[in-house]
Amino acid sequence: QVPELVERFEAVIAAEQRIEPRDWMPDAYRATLVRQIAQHAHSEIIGMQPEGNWLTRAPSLRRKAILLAKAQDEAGHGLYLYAAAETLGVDRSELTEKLISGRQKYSSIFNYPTLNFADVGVIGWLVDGAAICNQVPLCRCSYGPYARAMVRVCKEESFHQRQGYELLMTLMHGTEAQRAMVQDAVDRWWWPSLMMFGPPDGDSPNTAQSMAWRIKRHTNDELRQRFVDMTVPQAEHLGVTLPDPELRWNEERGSWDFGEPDWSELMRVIKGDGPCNTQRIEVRRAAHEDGAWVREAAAAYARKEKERHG
Ligand code: FAQ
Repeated sequence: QVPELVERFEAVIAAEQRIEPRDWMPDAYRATLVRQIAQHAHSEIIGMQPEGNWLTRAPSLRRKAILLAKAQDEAGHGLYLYAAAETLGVDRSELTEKLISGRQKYSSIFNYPTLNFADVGVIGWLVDGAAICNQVPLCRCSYGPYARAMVRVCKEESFHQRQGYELLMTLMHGTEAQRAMVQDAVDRWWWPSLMMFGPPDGDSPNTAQSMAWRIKRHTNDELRQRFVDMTVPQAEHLGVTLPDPELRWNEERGSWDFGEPDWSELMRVIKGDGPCNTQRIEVRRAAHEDGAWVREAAAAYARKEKERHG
């Protein structure tokens, strides 16, 4: 390592400036970014499946159009993030290969099933809500292309969160059965949403280094607390009960106390043993294999164009 390069890297980080693709960076910094950005991109792509399950059965044309637009945004976020990862010298096809062979992760949350249409609203409200809490600070991440990608992604996630809340509000103003559907969905998604922020700080091997590099700006527990504080008043306004008997306002901290998620469940789901892991990867693999002819045709076209124009 050339000392001046290391010094410059550290000075850029300390001055809250951005590291750009052609700048020198430590190998471990690059590897951490590839790991996190790839996992994030995979989450967006796999994340289309749970909601996609309801596209053909949306209750109205309006709801169908909204859901279709949301899923398309997620595809866009995935591609945007793969492009950010590629600035670090990896290839999207290599990342996809790692995803479908189980060598790279995606968010645990997308391994849960969507059992009724209220799940679509709860994903928007809680899952996109958690994603926003986690991603707004990433707009200040030290790696330029990732930070800039997050600005646009967060704007779209805010819209997604609103549509989820609006859907749930509509159901809560409906029949008794519709209100029960919402409560059932909230009961199933609440704890998995808290797990999206990762293991507790004491069991998070990557946090300290990622914070020192200003890739992560807050710890997993800090963001989880922020999410709970933001969500409890929204639940009250909606008229649903969050399934946590330990939830209570702590005057001293000016925050909500809440119960301990089942961390063994998070570990199980991350390791591949959640309710839908096998199905999610199988669907992704089939889509990739079914698309092989498109990739071949595009490559053949590019080759011919090159031959024609030199
Ligand atoms: N699921 O040391 P840490 C969305 C892994 S939002 C699976 O704390 P780190 C939008 C972690 O990778 C969802 N794995 O790790 C949407 C590490 O394993 P590794 C995606 C998890 O990186 C909404 C190990 O455990 N958002 O898609 C999880 O410092 C609706 C130890 O953990 C992002 O990816 C988990 N929940 O912190 C789309 C945001 N938690 O890699 C469709 C960017 C931890 O060492 C519909 N990522 N692990 O083998 C991050 O902020 C961070 O990577 C964390 C984890 C906070 C997720």
